[in-house]
Amino acid sequence: MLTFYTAGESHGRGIFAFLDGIPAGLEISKEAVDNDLARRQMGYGRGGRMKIEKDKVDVLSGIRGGITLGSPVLLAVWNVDFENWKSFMDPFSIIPGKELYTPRPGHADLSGAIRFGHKDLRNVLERSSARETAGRVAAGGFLRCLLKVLGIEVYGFVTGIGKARFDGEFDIMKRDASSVFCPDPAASEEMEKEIEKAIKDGDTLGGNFRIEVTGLPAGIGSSAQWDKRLDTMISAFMMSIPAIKAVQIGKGTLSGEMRGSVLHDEIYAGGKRGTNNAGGIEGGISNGENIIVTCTMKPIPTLIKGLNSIDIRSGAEVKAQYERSDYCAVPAASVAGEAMMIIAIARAILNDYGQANIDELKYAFDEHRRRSILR
Ligand code: EPS
Repeated sequence: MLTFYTAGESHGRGIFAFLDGIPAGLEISKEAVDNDLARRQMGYGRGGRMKIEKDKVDVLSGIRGGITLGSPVLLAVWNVDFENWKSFMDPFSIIPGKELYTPRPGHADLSGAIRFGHKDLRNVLERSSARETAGRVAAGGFLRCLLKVLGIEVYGFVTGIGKARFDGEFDIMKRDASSVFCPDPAASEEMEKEIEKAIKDGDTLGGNFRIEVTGLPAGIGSSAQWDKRLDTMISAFMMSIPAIKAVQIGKGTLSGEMRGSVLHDEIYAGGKRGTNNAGGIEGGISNGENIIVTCTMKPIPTLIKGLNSIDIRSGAEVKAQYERSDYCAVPAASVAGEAMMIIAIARAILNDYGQANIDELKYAFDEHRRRSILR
């Protein structure tokens, strides 16, 4: 079983990711992990914090000379901003000045304060910050190296921001040339305009991103038990990204409007399909087509013009407090989405074919791939 956890506060020392269950002998490219971390920091609509941070992975355990040891992996992404927050975030001795008492509607502030019994909302928001996704992306970058060895690639791109939409084909060069990670220049411009309008109005925006997986053979996941289904794993992993409100596989909600004769992907000689409306999963098992998942992100809850709220000390009605924040983080969320998809697919594969060594895993997986191809 692949174990994955993160730790760390937004303005604390750093964000950390813990991975256990990675086979030994896997070559890790630090450059590739740092590239994912850098992409997560980009995207039009980010706030001032991204000018402070220069995220890079620091590997604290589990690899030696660029090769995994088969032992637990601990990754750190240090917070440069910690220098400015030291006296407010020290583990043992803090000074007053950064307390928050007016919960932002849509944020974990209020529900977290009730859950953990905190009066100072900072004790909640420091962990519920989207900064935590840096740990996910570091872990995803690490496991991207594992999927690559097995012939599997994972891509994310933005398909909507506010009212602007994109529904075309993926192209990595065009995505990387876009300020909003959308592989279409005209749609990117529309998305930028949507963000500009929101910024001008002191507002925030959400949107959609799509994650595609290529090279995953049929037969991964299981229909035999609810928690072994590939769609169970993928949707839980994607839904766990902060601010995600919907996860759709293939045609998703449109499936409810389509007839069976139109929706279902007909099977031809050699198991070939003419369409991929199922998004690559049937009966909780991969069917050999690309995995296609679309996620919807809600607008960021930190608004310049604070929404109606209360002061949790007195219960008096006041406006929610503003904190420095982003206006739109859908492009960044698409990189977190890639990472969570990578971790979900790696976990599904390691559930079935987990081995102590990467060569043994590759051998077992290649055997599976051979068996999955119909003649
Ligand atoms: C966030 C608020 C902003 C974002 C942050 C998430 O940070 P700050 O409060 O320091 O300005 O920039 O995202 C990141 C720091 C990041 O690396 O993604 C929030 O409240 O969730």
